Amino acid sequence: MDNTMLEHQKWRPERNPGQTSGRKARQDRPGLRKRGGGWLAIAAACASLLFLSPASAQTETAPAAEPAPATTGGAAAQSYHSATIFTLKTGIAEGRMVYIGVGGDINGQVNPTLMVHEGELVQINLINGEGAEHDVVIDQYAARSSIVVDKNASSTFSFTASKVGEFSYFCSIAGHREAGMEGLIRVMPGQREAMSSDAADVVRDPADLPGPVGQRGPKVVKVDLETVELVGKLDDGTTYTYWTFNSKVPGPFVRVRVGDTVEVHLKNPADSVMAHSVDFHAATGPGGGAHATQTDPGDETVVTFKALKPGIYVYHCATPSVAHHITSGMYGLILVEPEGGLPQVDREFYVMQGELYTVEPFGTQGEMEMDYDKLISERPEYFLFNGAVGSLTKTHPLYANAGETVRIYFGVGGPNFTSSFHVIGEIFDSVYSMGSVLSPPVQGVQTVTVAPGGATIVDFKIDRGGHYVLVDHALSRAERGLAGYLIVDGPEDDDIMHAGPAEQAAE
Ligand SMILES: [Cu+2]
Repeated sequence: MDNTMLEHQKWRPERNPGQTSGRKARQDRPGLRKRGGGWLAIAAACASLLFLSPASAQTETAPAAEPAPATTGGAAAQSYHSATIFTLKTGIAEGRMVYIGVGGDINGQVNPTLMVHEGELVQINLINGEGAEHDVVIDQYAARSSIVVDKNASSTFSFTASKVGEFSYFCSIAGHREAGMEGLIRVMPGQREAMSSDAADVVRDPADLPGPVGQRGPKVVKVDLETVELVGKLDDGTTYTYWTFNSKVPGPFVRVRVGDTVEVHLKNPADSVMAHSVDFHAATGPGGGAHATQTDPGDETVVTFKALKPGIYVYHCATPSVAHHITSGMYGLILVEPEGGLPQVDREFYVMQGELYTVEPFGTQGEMEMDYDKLISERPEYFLFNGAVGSLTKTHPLYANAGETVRIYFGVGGPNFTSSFHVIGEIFDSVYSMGSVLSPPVQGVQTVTVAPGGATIVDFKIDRGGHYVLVDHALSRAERGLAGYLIVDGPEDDDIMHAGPAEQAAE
């Protein structure tokens, strides 16, 4: 069941299209377009992941595990992103002759709406599913397939979607259109993901961190940070001007040992708009280094500090308005290992949480602007792991194998919201509370409170294969972008959990 979970989200229909009416699309800026149900798609995805996750398997697992193909109207949750190749199979649904989508975002949908963009080459494959004669015709493009005569016969045709609008496709065999063989092709203006195709992937892969420092004495460690301002992909079709350390959110994971001397070189490229700096919470001294590192565009500064206390610490930009710099992505973690290091684990991950305060409501397409009023009144639109919506679900999930021990270094850049960090379906074996590695870890913890400008380390052994979900258990935030997957390959041990009564596992 776990393996199908990700698939479900791709073609799960919108459940509550009416909810979009409560969110106003901004019409006053050209080029801004409200994504139809975009945020709902995420909400639906989150809902499905939450309710299909092993953690909630005790409630209604059976119907959720294999939802029936959608037979109601409404666009697929993420059909906006569907490929320009569509496969339709003829068939019968609810007593009518229909086309049924095959594969991709339209899989299983009856007479699916085909979403394409202006100028795209569209290819439609037609498969005969029951043996009567059929074809597909789109009058507005003078495009049609040849007739498929026998069961399993197929045909392919293509055309350029040069005209914007919503058009019918249908079967031209006498009576078939009336009998139900009709759907819509929606040709949207502008190029597909034109903005995000230019936009950089700013997501720091959660597996991107250096290994343990090992057995060595204290030394000088040089850290190179570059304050890069760049337009990055916040969501599909949505961009934001990020301010970063080294072009990713969070910045690089810095790893030293207690007693090391850390020499930080902060370089601000000449094409930056803003001055930037860095404050290391692992440092002792004025501004954590921020006083020495206020750096104008085109300049470079250096600050050196001694790593006196082991622990997991946040670093962040500390140039006014500091909240603006942090929300835009300027935060990261530094681990100061104790003498001898931390207990060894099989896999380590690096995840940070932050919020974005955009003028436009969550889910709007286009280029987002920072809203200073929302920032200072703490009204975020987005909650994010590693900088973007879908960062740890669609593009960079965490992967592990059953039986392995996993460690997550989890920090909150914020700037404002405390996280209630939780992994659905898991229990943390050890938590280095408040990021302290000098105190013994707390054992057996469900949810960890992590303050802005704070961090923690959680260790756990994965006993059972399946999908686990990283969340802030303030779960409304999952509706605004905050979720991640830990995908665990390996046996789904029925002794540990199984659907149904206990006796089923006895043999
Ligand atoms: Cu900055």
